[in-house]
Formats: sequence, C-alpha cells, structure tokens
Amino acid sequence: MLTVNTEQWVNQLRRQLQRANYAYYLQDNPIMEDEVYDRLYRELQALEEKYPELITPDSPTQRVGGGVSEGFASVKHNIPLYSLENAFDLSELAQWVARWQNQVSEETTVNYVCELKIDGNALALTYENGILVRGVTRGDGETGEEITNNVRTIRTIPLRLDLENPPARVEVRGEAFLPRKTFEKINQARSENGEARFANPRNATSGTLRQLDPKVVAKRQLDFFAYTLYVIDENTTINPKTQAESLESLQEMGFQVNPNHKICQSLKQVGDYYQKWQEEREKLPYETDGVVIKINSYALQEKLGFTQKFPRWAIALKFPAEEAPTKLKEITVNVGRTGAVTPLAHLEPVSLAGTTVQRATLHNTDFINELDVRIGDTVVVRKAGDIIPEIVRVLPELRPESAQPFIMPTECPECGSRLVRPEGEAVTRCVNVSCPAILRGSLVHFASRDAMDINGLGEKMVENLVSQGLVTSVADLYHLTVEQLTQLERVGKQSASNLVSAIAQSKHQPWSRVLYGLGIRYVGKVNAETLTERFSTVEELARASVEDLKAVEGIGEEIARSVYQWFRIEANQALVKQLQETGLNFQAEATETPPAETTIAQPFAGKKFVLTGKLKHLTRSEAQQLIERAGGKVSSSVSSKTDYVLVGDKGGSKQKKAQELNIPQMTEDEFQARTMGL
Ligand code: 0OW
Repeated sequence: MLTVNTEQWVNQLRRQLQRANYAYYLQDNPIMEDEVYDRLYRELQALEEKYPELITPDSPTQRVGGGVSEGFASVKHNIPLYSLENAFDLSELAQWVARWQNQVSEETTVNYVCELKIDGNALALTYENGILVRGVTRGDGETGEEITNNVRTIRTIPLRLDLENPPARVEVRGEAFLPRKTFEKINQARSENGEARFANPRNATSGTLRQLDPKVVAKRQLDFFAYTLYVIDENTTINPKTQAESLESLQEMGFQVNPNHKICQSLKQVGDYYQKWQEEREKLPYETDGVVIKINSYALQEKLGFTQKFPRWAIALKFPAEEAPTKLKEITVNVGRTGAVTPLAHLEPVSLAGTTVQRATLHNTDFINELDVRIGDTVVVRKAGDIIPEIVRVLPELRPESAQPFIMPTECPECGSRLVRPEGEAVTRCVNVSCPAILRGSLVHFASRDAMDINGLGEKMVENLVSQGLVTSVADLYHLTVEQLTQLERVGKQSASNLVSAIAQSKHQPWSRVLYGLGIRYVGKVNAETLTERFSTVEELARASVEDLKAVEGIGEEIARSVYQWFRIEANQALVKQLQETGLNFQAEATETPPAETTIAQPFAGKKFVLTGKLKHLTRSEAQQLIERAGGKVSSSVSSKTDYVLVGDKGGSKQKKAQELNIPQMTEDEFQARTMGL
C-alpha cells in the first residue's frame, strides 16, 4: 500500500538519478558506477509501475515516453525564434556595427558576447513551474512542430529545472546537434543496413528530431547547447540584464551552455575570437559554421529592436566555406616516387577557406568511377582542416553534353612503358625503374631530411639534374662537380659548391638512413632502423630469406617480400655496389648514434623555418601548421640559425637575407611534396 515514505523515497530516488544524469552528461564526471545507476533506475521504474499515481513528467523514467506519433502538431511559438543576419568577413561585421552605432549615444560602452555558432537545429523549450512541458522545432520562427516526446530523450535537456523555487514559466532556446563521432556511428549503422547516409550532422539532427518514434531518437543520442533564456514571472529573483548573465543562469538551471563563449570589449577582440576558432574548430567534437556576436546589454538590445527578420543586436559571422562548386577543366596523371599514378583534377580557380584552389586529388580510378566524375563536370571541392583539397561529389544536373569520362592512360606519361595495376590494389603504377618520374621521386626521397638529409637537393634541383641528363641514379650524385652544376640555369658557384659538399657530407650518414634512402617499398624510416639493427651489414640483409625477415619484430609479410625481391633485382645490386665503392655506410658503425626519435612524419624535425611572400595554395597559418606537424619551427626573422626559407610570391627582404647567408630556399611546390600526406 502506498505510504508517505514510499512517495518520499520515490522523490529521493528521482533527485539522486537526476543528479547522476547531470554529472554524467553535462559534467562528464559520473558520481556513481553504471550498475549502481541501473539498479536505482530499475527500483524507481518498479515503484512507478506499482504506483502510477507517483509518476511525474520529470522522472528520469519518462525520458523515452510516448508511443510512435502519427505526425507532429504545428504550434505557435510563445516568443518568435529569430534568425540571424549573416556577415562573411570582418568588413561586413564592421558594416553591421555602423548600421546600429548611430542609434547608440557616443559615450555608451558596448561590449559583445561571442558564441560559437553550433551547426544544428534550433529548439524552443517551455518549462512551467520548473517542469519541461513542451519542445518545439524552429519551423519558420513563428510556428514550429511540437516534438516534446523526442526532445525529452535528449539527455542534456533537463526534464526539471535545478531550482528550489522555479519561476512560473521559462522559455529556453538552444541548438540541438549531433557530435561528429555520434554522427559517424549513425551513418555507419545506416550504411550497414542499406539506408542512405546523412550528408552532414545538421541534416542528421533535423531528420532525427522529426522521427515519429522517440525510441529511435533516444538511440541517436542528440546533444543540446542552450543560448537564450526568457523568465516569465512577476516576482522571480532570476532577472538577467545581459546575455552573459543569461548564459550563467541557464547553466545554474541545469542546461549545457557552450563553454567557448567570450565577452569581447572591442571589435578587435571579436576578430581575434573569430580567427582563433576558424583555425581551431576542426578539433572541436561538433560542427560549427561561424560565430554569433550579440550585444551583451539587454537594455541596448531592447533599444535596437528588430528589422523585418533579424534582431539588430546580433549577427552571425560565418567561417569561409569549406566546400564550393567549380568546373573540372581537365584531369592529368602524376607519377610519384614509387611509380604510383595518381589522377589530378585541374579546376576553375575557386576561393575556398581563405585560399585559391585550382588542383584537387582524385586519389585513384576507383574513386573516379565511384563519383562518376567527368571532364567538364561541375564538382564540389572541399578543403577542411586537412590541407589537401578533395573532390567530394559531382553535380550531375550541371553536366554538359560534351562531358567525357576519364580513362586512366595505359602507358606511363613520363616514360611510355606499360602501366600495371597489381591484383587487388587500387593504385595503378609505372614499374620501369629508370622512369624519369620514378628517378626524380627516388632522388628527392634519397636526399630528404629523414634519409641522407642533403640540403639544397630539393625537387627543383632534382628536376634540373634529371632533365639535363646529369644524373640517372642516386650513385651519380656523388660524381657531380661544381663545373657541371654551374652549367645549370640559376645555379651560382656558391650554391654549386655548397651542394657538392653537402652530398659529400652525406657519406657519413648511418646505414639505417642509407637503407631508408634506397626507397624500398614499405620500408619507412622506422622499418629501416629495425632492419639495420638486426642485419648489421647490407650483405647479411641481402642474403636474408623472407622467413628471416619476417622473424624480425615489426616486419610483416608485405615488407619482407618487398625487401627480399628488391635485393634480387640486378640493377639494385649494381647500385648498392656503386654506392659502397663511393664510401657510403652499408654496415652499422659501433659509434652509430641511436636513431633519432623522429618518425617518418617528422621530415622537418628540429629545422627552423622562416616564411616569406604570399603562398599560392596555403595560408601562413596552414604552412606553419604543416611545419610544426612535421617537427619544424617557424620564426619571424632570418638568421644563421635558419635552416630553410619557404619562399612564396615576392619573397622580399627575407629572401635577400637568405641569399646573403646562403640559407637554402624552398619553393611552395617542394614544400608540398615534402609534406604531402602529413
Ligand atoms: N546556432 C547557434 C546560435 C547561437 C539567437 C538569439 C538571437 C538571434 C539568434 O549557436 N549561439 N545563438 C543564437 O541566438 N542563435 C543561434 O542559432 C540560430 C538559431 C536560428 C538560426 C541560427 O541557427
């Protein structure tokens, strides 16, 4: 029989479970083990089943309530949901300020609240006496769809406000969204059971909010950030005067408020906030498409009021588009160091995420066939956090009659030999070891930082040496003379002798770097170190069987085969012989310094860079990011300690200083070749 203390106990259980939910979902800091939570939850469920009169709408057991809806009622918002005017750069932001500034007296100090613009779906929530009674989609701002049962399944939306004396009515607005990881999981599941994938988290969110079955919504695990609070109650103590105070009150009531909001005293600070998040937003676990700037003072907001559609006191400053449509003019193929033939898309130049994009990778023929991309198509190209632009889809409705499917060439464009596509591999490749493209790639690799580290032997110089026929294998490098080099265009006496001595210097590199420099497939820097620790001379390594090689920790079937076959090719054996005669190290030296901690991904470990001139395909910060990711550092002035100057368009005084100090200059193409794939 229902006793008072049963009711009390049920209320206590409810409070305890609500506290546990808040700690788990909003503070990421559970206050009890899952099994303890489940035990208490089931006890509450059993008591509510036994005494249904005890059930309250805010009970944790009521999150996934209600059956499958037929459809959603269209309801009028108690207060309209305003949308935001857009600005696309800082000058448009300044124009927004100018528009309302003349309505504000001179001496008024204006400060702003900057909030990340969450790329989700706005929701309007209504609480009566602290209990959630209604959840509505934004709709057209005046009316929306009543989806209360679905909203109740969002764990970061409280079913009851965490207040002793809740106001009569509270209206809360915020953004429902799907974190990236959750979105990927949902799409994975949809692919597995043959459903169409959602295009992006925002679409997935709106699709989920309009699901007729709350159980499906609950499984999708939507999330929510609150950003607007209205308190409707004559004698309430909660009376925020600014947007910042509202965000605090929302937090106190139990809502999740985005932690990256910031009060800015000036447009300069707003600009810094915008710049910071434009660069860092890829790291966030959810998608954003800009920042929302609001005048902080409610008195000032009231004074400024609204236009037909927007509040005058707020604006969305959007991040530059990461995706844009452009015309695919032609497709060429690029032969890389390992002979891999990769199709390259040449595009009508399009400005994207702050740079001009004219090239994008098409990966391989499978990718081209999957997209059915044809020459002449209008394609959507994407340039997100990772720097290399990629074609994501074709817009078939815009396909011209003349569009031609791309046919991968059967002959290598560099040497004419037949291209092969090894069984089961996506990549088509040229296997002619004396193919100039492979020769160029192998020379750049041999001279690279992690291999023989020959300064001044970058892509441009290699291109020069190969096209003038001065070098037909890495062994030829060691016979180059200053006279020969000064015959080349744009090679002065000084840089010629620097290069000859840098090449001579490289003979002291340890056996592990020589092995890595030979460019055997699948033998990266780490594997080269592993192999040369186990096989201290090249003779031992050349004699090793596939089994011997596989016996080495970290060396799998693929690498073992590749090494075994490499040493059975005549030309390779001759090359090793030549290099040995030249005096390179093909055995571990007793005094060999332990392998540097740098891994493959650190081609610029310890190197100091200075950037000068405008880069074509990268912004300064992107180039800096790549350099740091590759283990290098960027400083602002050229000195004798500088290792490389990365020269864009019109290098200016820094380029001049580099020439005076004889510091190697790197072009953007060389830089991209050296950092490709990082
Ligand atoms: N998406 C957001 C966001 C935000 C409202 C109130 C004043 C005008 C719009 O993160 N942080 N703050 C607001 O403020 N709106 C936002 O999103 C809007 C809602 C409807 C259209 C935009 O998505």
